[in-house]
Amino acid sequence: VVGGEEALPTQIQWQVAVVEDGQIHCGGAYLGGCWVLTAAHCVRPKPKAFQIKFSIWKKLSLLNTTDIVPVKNIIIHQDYNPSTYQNDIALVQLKELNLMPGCLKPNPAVRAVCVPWSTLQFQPGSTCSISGWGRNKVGDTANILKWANVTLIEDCGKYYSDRFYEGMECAGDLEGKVDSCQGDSGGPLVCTDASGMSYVWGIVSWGEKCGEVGFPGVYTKVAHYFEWIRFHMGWQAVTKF
Ligand code: 4AZ
Repeated sequence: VVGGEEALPTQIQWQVAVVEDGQIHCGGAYLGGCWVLTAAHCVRPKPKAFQIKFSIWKKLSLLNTTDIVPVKNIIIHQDYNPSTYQNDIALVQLKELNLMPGCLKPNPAVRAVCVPWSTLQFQPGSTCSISGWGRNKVGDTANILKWANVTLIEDCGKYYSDRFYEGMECAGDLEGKVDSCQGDSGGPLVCTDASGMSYVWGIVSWGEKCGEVGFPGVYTKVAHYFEWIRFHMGWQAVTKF
């Protein structure tokens, strides 16, 4: 994250780390139950190569192996296009261990974030927040989870013309000082409504540069994928019986 500030230890309760071969590779958002949402470009269809780490605040706590959950299945959007970043969305299904029904032990530091339904709207200009361990302005990654406020931006085609597709959302900062960056990918852009409900409005996906005027961050627009998410989460639930 460029700009913003360090999070408090249990501030961003839905933030997870996607761990690949023992390293934090990306962020993700906990949807509850056995489900994590991340970017398609963060994963491969190889569940054994990945783990999900919960309630991580300092990266060094990776060495402490509690709250690391194995992965059962990785569902990458069927129309994900790695060269255009279209449909950059994936669901990670956690492995339900015998001793851990529901995949996760009860943990007051972990909370699910809501999936926005298709017709939910947050207006351009809304303030939402991003979080991650990715690069800062100098290019260093963070040891302590960072977060920042960004503004939803209308009509991103004017910044990225034909590279901006339906199913993408833009957010940033008018002064270009705040942005997601490399390493934040897969992490959530969260918007909170007037009643205090928080929704994973976006998934950190791509952008030209980080934190520069005229180059907002591009996010997968989660509401656009509501039916896809429901289909895959619902299907898995149904096949258990
Ligand atoms: C990246 O390389 C990346 N400024 C992620 C987000 C942004 C740029 C690059 C948005 O993963």
